Amino acid sequence: MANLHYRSVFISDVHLGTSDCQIELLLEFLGSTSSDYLYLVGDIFDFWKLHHAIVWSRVNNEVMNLVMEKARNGTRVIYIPGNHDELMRDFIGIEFNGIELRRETVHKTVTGKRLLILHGDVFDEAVRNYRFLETLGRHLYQLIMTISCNFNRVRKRLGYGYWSFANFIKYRFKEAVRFIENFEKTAAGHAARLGFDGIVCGHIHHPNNLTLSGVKYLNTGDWVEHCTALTEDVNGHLEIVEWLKFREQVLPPIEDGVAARHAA
Ligand SMILES: [Mn+2]
Repeated sequence: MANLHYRSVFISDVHLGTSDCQIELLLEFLGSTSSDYLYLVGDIFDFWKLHHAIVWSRVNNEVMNLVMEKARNGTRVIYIPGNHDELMRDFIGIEFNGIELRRETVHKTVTGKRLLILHGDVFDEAVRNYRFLETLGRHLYQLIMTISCNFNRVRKRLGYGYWSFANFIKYRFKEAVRFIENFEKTAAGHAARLGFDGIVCGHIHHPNNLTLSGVKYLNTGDWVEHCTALTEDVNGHLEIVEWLKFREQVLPPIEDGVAARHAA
């Protein structure tokens, strides 16, 4: 397997324990890369969903073993719990199997830039309307579409016109875009006020690398949909790696199991 070495790797929003998690791809990414620092920027586990139906496979254990092996072999592993794995916040300040738990931390790049690292749910209060958007997932969308279909059938029978669900979604989509922009502005503003050169966070499942309020805004993305990581190379260059695109350059063609899963 290829081995790409980075100075730092940052990942978040893995949601281990749910069927949404792209665990095989994460295992592949972690197995193909090494780094001096590995930051786990929250929502690594999903305890919210664990008590419904636990989705735990051998691959999940492999990922956890691999992370601990990295820690044993000299990678500094720092875990910053998020809101879906906030149970782990009870262990902040301690270290287990070489993994340090922190509420937030500061990373200094090789070029001396100081980056504040936190999960990002702390900005939820500042950014309203988030709960609604978070629950408006794919499943809910399907449900509403079904209801909308029946609703319009009844309306037609009663002689009323068609009510457009698409317009409703378009309106909500605009709201989602505004939410992301507000989140990014809030996070960057926070880092700028505290005198940092940038901020690294996750939480909103929207990878990005921007300059805002004179600082770097870096969002690691997620391993549910985007399969992204933030990387710092040995020269201090920061970049979002989209594993699905990047893997084609460094690995043999995608395996059946992974491909089938991704196509689903
Ligand atoms: Mn979160």
